[in-house]
Amino acid sequence: MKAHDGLYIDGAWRPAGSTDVIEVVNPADEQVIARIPAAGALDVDTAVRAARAALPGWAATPPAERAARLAALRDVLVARKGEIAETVTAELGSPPQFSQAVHAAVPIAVAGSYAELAATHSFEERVGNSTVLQEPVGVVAAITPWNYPLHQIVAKVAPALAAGCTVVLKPAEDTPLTAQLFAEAVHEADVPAGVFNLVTGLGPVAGQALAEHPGVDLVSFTGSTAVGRQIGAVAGAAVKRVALELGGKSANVILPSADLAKAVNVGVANVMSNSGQTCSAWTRMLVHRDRYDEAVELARTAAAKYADRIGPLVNAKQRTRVRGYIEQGIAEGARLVAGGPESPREKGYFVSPTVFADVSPEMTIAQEEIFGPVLSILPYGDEDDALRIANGTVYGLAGAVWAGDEAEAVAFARRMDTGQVDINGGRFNPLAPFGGYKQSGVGRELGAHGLIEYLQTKSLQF
Ligand code: TXE
Repeated sequence: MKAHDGLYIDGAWRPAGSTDVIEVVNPADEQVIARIPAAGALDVDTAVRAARAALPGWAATPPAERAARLAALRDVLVARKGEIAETVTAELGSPPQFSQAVHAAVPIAVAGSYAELAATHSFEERVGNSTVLQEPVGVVAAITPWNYPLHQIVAKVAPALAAGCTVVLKPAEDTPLTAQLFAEAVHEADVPAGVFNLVTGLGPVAGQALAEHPGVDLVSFTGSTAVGRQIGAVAGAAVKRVALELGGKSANVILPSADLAKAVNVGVANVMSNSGQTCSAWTRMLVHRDRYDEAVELARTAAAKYADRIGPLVNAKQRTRVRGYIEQGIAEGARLVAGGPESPREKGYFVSPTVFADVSPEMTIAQEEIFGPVLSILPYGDEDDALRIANGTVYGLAGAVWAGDEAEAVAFARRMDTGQVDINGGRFNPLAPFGGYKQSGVGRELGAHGLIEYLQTKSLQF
């Protein structure tokens, strides 16, 4: 796999000061596919300085010109779509068709949406005797995970650039090649030097140095709740802005009037897609007691269809973690109806599509984020019971509601403590804000709400 042996700083690929290296592994066959630099604190400092130096010029660039650069970026991503999909497949292991349809296509849509928003957003308005200005926050540290390598990058970098901020990106160590490809695309789109910088490296080294750097004005982080807490504490102590997109344990609530077969099939597909490595995945399926047995059978059949199609988990650590949860589910008395903890293949970090029935709300597998292809099916008595279970975790990122009547599903969704709900299946909307209630995070990504995260307001009275 093609890889750069430097860091993209101030408009060029430069050798890292640190001699540490990250080995990039294909999780489908455990082969090393590339070696890339692991930046140290000094490299991070160089990148932040470049971003600071570029800030005044980019912040003063008219929004229409920033929009033009983002449109050019979108066009480069479109032109290189096949390469993006191949790179994600190589370092994340996702099936090629999914890489094309989701890993490449979704960030292209998001980049396009910010090209439009940069052009149309009103950065200045008159309110009574005041003019209210929306100005860029400054230098942004973007720290991203590996589960949707390009989407997670674009969901931060595109709105930051649209707002007039400059960026230092520290992508996940498991998927840095997609980040390198993104840096090439930014370069091809003629974004001025220093506006976007890439430091590949380890979380506790490069990531931590970046989050702590006094030259950073806003840290936007997506990843585990544990690291999110640390970053929140660092940002709080320095009184710098922070956006956190953390874990989830989303409920898929199937009301009695729903088309059960459709709701279960789409629900299983949602959990198995990307091998379950999706923060918004509907990992808890809530079914009325009267239709519970039927739903479990439908889910068992649906899960079996994924056995040959599912990709691996990203690395050995995640596989161990997911297997541990499956074993814990069995130990706590849930009924295993599909899959299990055994590895289905000799090579690669695969886990079988797994379904648990007779899961009660307090079990570990119904409370904690597993981040693998594991579905828990929980029975409920009436709507209030369903709502209590749906809202009964520390998370609140996403969810789904199914009913015969759309209005009935919407009424239920309004009572859920969660940031995004799909009604009768839903459909991805790059303009719909995404982010957490409760411990799922702080702040929103996508659409106008995602743009506002990177702006600060000033009012002038005259
Ligand atoms: O996450 P980490 P991991 C959840 C999911 C998964 C678990 C662990 O439950 O099982 O987290 O995944 C960087 N200072 N999600 O270990 O460590 C790291 O380099 C600064 C949910 O991969 O949080 C990477 O770039 N940065 C999720 C990013 O943080 C640090 C997506 C995420 O890695 C750092 C991924 C530090 N001290 C995992 N330590 C979602 N919300 O979508 C690590 N990093």
